[in-house]
Amino acid sequence: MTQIFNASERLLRCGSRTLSLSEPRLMGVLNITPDSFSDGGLLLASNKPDLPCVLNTARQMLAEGAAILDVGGQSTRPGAEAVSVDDECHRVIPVLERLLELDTIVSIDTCKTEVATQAVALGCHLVNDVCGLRSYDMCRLVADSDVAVCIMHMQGEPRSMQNAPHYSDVVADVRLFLEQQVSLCRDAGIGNERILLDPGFGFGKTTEHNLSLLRRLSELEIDGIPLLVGLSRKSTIGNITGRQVGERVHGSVAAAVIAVQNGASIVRVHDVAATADALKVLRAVSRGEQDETIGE
Ligand code: HH2
Repeated sequence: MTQIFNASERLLRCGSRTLSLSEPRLMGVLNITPDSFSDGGLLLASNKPDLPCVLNTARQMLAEGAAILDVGGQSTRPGAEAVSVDDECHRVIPVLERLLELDTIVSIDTCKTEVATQAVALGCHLVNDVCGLRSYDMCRLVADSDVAVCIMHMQGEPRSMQNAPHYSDVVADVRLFLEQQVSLCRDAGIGNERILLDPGFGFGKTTEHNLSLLRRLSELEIDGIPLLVGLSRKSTIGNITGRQVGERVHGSVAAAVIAVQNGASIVRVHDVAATADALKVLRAVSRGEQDETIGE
């Protein structure tokens, strides 16, 4: 088994906070949307964030082991409604203000530089950009601040990305894109200690593409930059198990464990407690194996 829990202290610098990645971390998903594919409508009432409910969910995720809370105000699923900058801000800004009072790392999940700018000004620690820093302004925003950024690969754009996605070799193509974005970051002055890379499961990818990426995840390692993986409850899990969105927890947990075994440092999940338990088992097995090696 590859060394998953290591003594070497790898750190992610994210604004006023630092996250140790010496063991795998969980990012809890909080979608303040009416139409997210799995938790749409749970945290939004009459197009306003249901703050007591958001805070309860956030506190529960932290108690269950999440190290990062990822807040999104627009669904990325194909066919999701377009949301204006103002509407997205009305959804996420009140939530971010409250979450930033908690002892955790707060991430804003957006492609819109205007939304990210307001979030960073509030003190948000991480910009989760599913558009992969393709916007010059988003790149400048990150470069001119001290926040971390998650650069995700997506083929096409959310509305049409699942219409016959095509690659010559999905792993090589995704790697090439991520390498280009890392080099862009280097030119812009964003150090590797502020970057996370994400293959973008389900973003312009078939189930087979997603399985290849998961199987060969270690090939996406670039300059030691940590990998973030989000497969939680996605249609790939549904296609494999035949389960509806609400019933995909077991499949999602299995995918998270495989992702960590294959090199992921952070997993983005809806079901924090279940994933945390599974990673504890993996940790116990992996630690035992390391102890045996040390004892030889
Ligand atoms: N997946 C989703 C949204 N943001 N960010 C990263 N870095 N990686 C992902 O895989 C990822 C992401 C889609 O999941 P979800 O937020 O649950 O759904 P929706 O986009 O419908 O709100």
